[in-house]
Amino acid sequence: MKIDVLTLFPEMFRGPLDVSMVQRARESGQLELRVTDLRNYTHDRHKTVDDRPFGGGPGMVLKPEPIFEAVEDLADEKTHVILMAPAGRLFDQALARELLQKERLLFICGSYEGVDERVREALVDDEISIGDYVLTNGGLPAMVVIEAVTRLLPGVLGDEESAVDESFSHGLLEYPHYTRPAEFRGMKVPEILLSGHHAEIEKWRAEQARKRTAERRPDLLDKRAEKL
Ligand code: JCQ
Repeated sequence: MKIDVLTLFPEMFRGPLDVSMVQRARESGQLELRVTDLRNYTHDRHKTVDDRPFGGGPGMVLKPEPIFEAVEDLADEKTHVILMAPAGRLFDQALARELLQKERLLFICGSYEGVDERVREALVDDEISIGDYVLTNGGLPAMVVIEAVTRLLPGVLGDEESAVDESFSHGLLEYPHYTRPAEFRGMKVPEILLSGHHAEIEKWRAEQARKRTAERRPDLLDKRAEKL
């Protein structure tokens, strides 16, 4: 998969996407990632990317010209252009799987009060939010989406790590995990896990996952019911 990022803060991307699983995916050629500074597509001495909103009001708005020039330069017909913005579709595992089907992604990381609406009208295929909170720019949200999609690319994760995705794909929270020692500071591992009765252990885990999900995230149970 090829992923482009268009941002005012390319330095933000250095750490997180240069380590661990994403780095491995890049080295193995599964992921081709290119981070581009939006200011490269300005033509004035001050590298102006924003301006005051027509109609007045606080804050600044990202100008259309540099974004249009950048997207026209970086994207092709196959590119799925995504605007990271609080008004977007809420990101979840199902949306990660949907994005996995695309050959090329381009993330526009918004900032300030927002981007000129003509960017949405003419360039953007999809608008994604990672949750209902205020951030200053779309860099971190883009990295969250990139990490979630990259780990789904075939061959990126080992078998063991992939198995963990299975359990979340069931739409429930994880059951409680324990490792050695069997007793730690007086706290004992549930007897059933030491019993060797595999069928009983599976039953206990399913029960625990359901109970925990009902208590903490009843919305996930509803979502799951819709699919069954
Ligand atoms: C916040 N989920 C995603 C901030 C404007 C497109 O315009 C803007 C984008 C941002 C960045 O925030 C996010 C976000 N929650 O992208 C202001």
